Amino acid sequence: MSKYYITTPIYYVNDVPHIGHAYTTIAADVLARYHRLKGEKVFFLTGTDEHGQKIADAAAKAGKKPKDFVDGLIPSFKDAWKLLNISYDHFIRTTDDHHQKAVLEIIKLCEKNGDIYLGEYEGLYCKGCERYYLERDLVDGKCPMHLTAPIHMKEESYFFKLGKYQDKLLEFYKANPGFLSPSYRAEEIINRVKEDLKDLSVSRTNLSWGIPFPVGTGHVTYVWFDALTNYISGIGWPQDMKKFNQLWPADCHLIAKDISWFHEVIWPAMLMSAGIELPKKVFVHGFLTVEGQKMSKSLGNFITPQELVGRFGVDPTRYFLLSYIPFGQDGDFSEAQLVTRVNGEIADAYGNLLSRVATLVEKNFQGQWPASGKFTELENDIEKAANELESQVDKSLAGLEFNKALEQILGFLRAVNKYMTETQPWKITDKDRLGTVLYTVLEGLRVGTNYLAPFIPATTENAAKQLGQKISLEHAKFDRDTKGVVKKGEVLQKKLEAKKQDSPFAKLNLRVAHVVTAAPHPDADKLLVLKINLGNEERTLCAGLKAFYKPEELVGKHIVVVSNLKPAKLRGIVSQGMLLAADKNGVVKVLEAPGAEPGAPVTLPGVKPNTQEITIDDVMAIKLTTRMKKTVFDGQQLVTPTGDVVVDIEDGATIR
Ligand code: ME8
Repeated sequence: MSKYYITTPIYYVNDVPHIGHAYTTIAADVLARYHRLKGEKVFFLTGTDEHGQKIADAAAKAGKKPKDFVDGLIPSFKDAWKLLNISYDHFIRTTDDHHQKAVLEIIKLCEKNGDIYLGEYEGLYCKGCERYYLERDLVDGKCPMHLTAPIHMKEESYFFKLGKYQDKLLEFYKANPGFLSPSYRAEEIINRVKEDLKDLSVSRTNLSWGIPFPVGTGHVTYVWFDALTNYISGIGWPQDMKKFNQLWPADCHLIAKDISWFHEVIWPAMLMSAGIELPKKVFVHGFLTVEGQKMSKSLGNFITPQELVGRFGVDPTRYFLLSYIPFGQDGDFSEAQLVTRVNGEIADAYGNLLSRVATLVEKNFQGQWPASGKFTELENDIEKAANELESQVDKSLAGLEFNKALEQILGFLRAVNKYMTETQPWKITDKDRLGTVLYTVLEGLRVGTNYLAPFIPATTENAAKQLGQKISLEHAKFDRDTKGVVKKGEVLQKKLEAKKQDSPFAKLNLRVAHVVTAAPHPDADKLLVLKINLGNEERTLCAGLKAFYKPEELVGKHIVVVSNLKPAKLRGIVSQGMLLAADKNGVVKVLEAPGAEPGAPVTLPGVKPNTQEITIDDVMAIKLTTRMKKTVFDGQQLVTPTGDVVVDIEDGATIR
């Protein structure tokens, strides 16, 4: 029996998962399910990355011990994966005992091979990435991923002789062209390895939240050396070598482009040093963006899987994420597209076809699958198209072209729809001919259901039940003697409705801003001039708050601003946006979003922020008010991705 071992990154547990994490995990799940349905021995590993500076900082901020902090977040990952029907075989945590032992073991093997030495490191460290950057890799002095300035660090450190593996890595890439996937991303890595491969600092002394480094004393293991090892510790290495040998090398490590260097350069070099075979493939997919912006925890604009599933359901979410965006490329998340595709494809082309044929089979054959009878050219064409799916989908999924595989399956289902429209079974009086037509549609649906099963497991389970069949891809061909009982059941996919964007609120683009400085306007009695940080940009605002706040009282607050307001000059200073404050009986208080990151969107559930510029009249026409120290529009409460917008004022205040 052939085997298939697939992994996702182990995600940082500094916060709850968002749809970027779900994207990789759903893709891995589709591959795992596909290979399982083909009868292969599959192992699907996911988990969490729990050590390092970033987690230690998040725990400190939450006032918790790191282990208690990460323990508290694990359910949010496991629940999200359960909700999304993720069929992982093992959930690894880097705080697991067996994993920690494996990390010590791999370091010892590298040391034995002469690849670990003591030195000193001085450089610029980004905590978000948990890595050092060279000056030349920064953009405007900031980390290109997190848009924050790295900190200067100097420490005694153990090093891994990464540089020693430069030629070996280049030889390996050449001999294994499928390793760096997709191929159009390979060149960048190859060039960077060719250019310069510096030794890697793999221990830290100014951090205690990690696995003690097994060489010397007082060091903890660099979080990436720890994390990457999960791919072998998660399948038993080194204590259960029988299991390990059955599954290793991994068939595919699935990741996004933010962490390709670690997986395509550092990880293979570690394995070479430890004398362990290398994985077959690292597949790097693109980023999901929301409103054209990278979605990230640090930018605070993330959508959680729970939000999407709550609005659209599990299978529409799974289906859309993989059908809409070519997997290797970046793509913007669009609700309108989700609704269109799910309605046209799952509800109509698939669900409606099943419902129509099931009605006819129940009416004319008491629910029994009719005999296939005599095929004409029309039936032969459907049979041929069904039989072509196997090689088409195999090839698409081998290249992780999920959208292409779905196009092929949908193309086939559309052909079956067309066949049904053309043959018009509701008009056929000859029972044998009617049987042949209905058989062909049923069998087409059976084949289509099997191929859709990895993508939309619950929907296809429902369809298989109605068709009286079991899902499997071990026998994927179109048969002429399938038997069973058809029983019409619950609609496969209800039509989804897009949220209306006609609310006046939809004109706004509200964002959280951190007040950096505040000072009186030099030429206006009532105005204060604020410098604010919107996550990835700084702006100047003028606000009529001088009578209500001392400048220093505003500094450090996380306020709410209308970020798409046309800039206006106020007594010589250009105000780029407007802050929102509540006003009641002469008391004026600014709106605050204390827990949210600068730049985070402030929205009403289901209403997308506008990207067009608006005027002050547009803003004035929108009636926001307060209720129980929260802010509301039309009875609905304003939210950020991490909580509510609050204002310490009486109910019924006017906000502007
Ligand atoms: O990097 N679009 O963890 P992480 C698509 N712990 N995918 C996204 C995404 C987005 N906007 N945002 C995140 C780490 N991802 C390390 C990994 S592995 C040994 C250690 C997905 O929580 C994508 O798979 O930052 C990306 O590579 C991963 O989450 C990063 O997750």
